[in-house]
Amino acid sequence: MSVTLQKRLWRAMAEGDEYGAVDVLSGALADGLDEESLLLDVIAPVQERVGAEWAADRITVAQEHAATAINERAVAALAHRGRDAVRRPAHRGRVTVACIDGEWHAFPARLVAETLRLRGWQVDYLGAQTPTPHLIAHLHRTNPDAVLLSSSIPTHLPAAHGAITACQAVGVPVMAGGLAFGPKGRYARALGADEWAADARSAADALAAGLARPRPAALRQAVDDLPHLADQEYTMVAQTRARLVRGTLADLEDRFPAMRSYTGEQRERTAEDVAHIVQFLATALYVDDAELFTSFLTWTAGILEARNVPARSVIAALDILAGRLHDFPRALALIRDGTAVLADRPARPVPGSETSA
Ligand code: B12
Repeated sequence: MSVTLQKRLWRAMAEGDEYGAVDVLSGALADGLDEESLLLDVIAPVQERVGAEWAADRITVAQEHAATAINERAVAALAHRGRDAVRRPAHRGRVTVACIDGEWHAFPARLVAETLRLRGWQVDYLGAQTPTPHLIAHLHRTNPDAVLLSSSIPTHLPAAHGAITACQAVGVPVMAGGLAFGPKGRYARALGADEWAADARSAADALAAGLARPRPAALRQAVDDLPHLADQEYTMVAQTRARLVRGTLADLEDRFPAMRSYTGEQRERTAEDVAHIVQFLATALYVDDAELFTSFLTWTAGILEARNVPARSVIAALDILAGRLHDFPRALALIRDGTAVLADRPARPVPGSETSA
C-alpha cells in the first residue's frame, strides 16, 4: 500500500498539485492508514526521492523547492486535520525539537516533531536554524524533559557540539539525529549527546524509555570531548577559510587557463565547490574522521559527473590545498585519503539512483 501511495504522492508533487497531494493523504487516512505510517512510510521516502532526483540532475533546484514546499504543506494539513487529537492533553511530558544554528533542513525535524505529538508528547517545534542562545533561553522558560537536535549537513557539527554542551549545562538531556550525525550516529556520540536515534520511530521509543537528566554543570570545552583539537588544525583552517578558498581559486586558474573564460555562473559554482571542500575538510579535522571527508568527496564527484563535469577538477583543488596546508599533518593525511578515493573512483551510475543521499 505504501509504495502505491508513494507513487501517487510523488506524481501530485511532480505536477505541483498541492491539493492533489493532500487528497492522496486524506484518502489514505480514510482507508485506515494511521498518521504515523503516512508521515514516515509515505511522505518521508517521497521527500528522500526529491533529493535523489535532484542529485541525479533529473529535476531542477526550483522543482526540488516546489516539491518540498508541497510536502511541508501536506504535513501541516495532516497535523491540522488531527487537531482535536493534538489538543487532547499530552500525557507524556514536554520536549523541544530544533535544528542546529545554520541548518536549513527543517523538514526532517518536523517529521520527528509530528511523530512525537502523535505519541502523546507536548512538542515545542522551533524549526530551522535555531541560534543556541535562543534555544537555551527557551529551555530555561519551558524546562523540557529533553531537547531533540536535528542536523542534515555535517559542516554544522561544530555548532552542534556547542549546542549539545550548552543544553546539558542547563540540565536538559540531548537526543541528536539527522544525516549530519553520520553512520550509526557516530558523531553524536563523539560530541557527547546523551542519545542518538536513526529515525523518528526510534526517537519516540528512546524518549518513552526515558533520558536521564545531566547534572547542570559548567560548560565543557570542545577539547574536553575531542582532545585532538589541541593541535589547533581545525581552528586554523576554519579561521583562514576565506583566504584558503580565494587562494585555491586563484591557483586553479593558473593551472587551468581555460577557467579564465568561465561564465559568471561557472565561476560561482566552482567557488561554491571549493568553499564546500574547505568546510568539509575543517569539519573532518574537528571530528578527526577521514570518512566524513572522503564520503563528501565521493558525493561531490557524483554530483559533478551527473552534470558532465569530470571529478578530476576536485583532485586538482585538493592538490593545491595540500600545498597551502603543508604545516598541518592531520589535514594533509585527510587530503591524501580524499585524493586516493577520487583517483580510484570507477565510472559509476548517476548518483542518487541507488541511494537517497
Ligand atoms: C529538502 C532538502 C533541502 C531543502 C530543505 C527545506 C526544509 N524545509 O527542510 C533546502 C533547499 C533548504 C536544502 C538546502 C541544502 N541542501 Co538539502 N536536501 C533536501 C532533501 C531533498 C530532503 C531533506 C528531507 O526532508 N529528507 C527527508 C527525511 C525523512 O530524511 P532524514 O533527514 O533522514 O530524517 C529522518 C532521520 O534522519 C531522523 N532525524 C532527522 N532529524 C532528527 C533529529 C533527531 C533528534 C532524531 C532523533 C532523529 C532525526 O528522523 C527523520 C524521520 O524519520 C535532502 C535529501 C535527503 N535524502 O534527505 C537534501 C540533502 C540533505 N541536502 C543536501 C545539500 C548538499 C544541501 C545544500 C548544501 C545545497 C546547496 N548547495 O545549497 C543546502 C544546505 C542548506 C543548509 N545550510 O542547511 C544533501 C546533503 C549531502 C551531504 N553531503 O551532506 C542532500 C542529502 C541531497 C543529496 N541527495 O545530495 N535542502
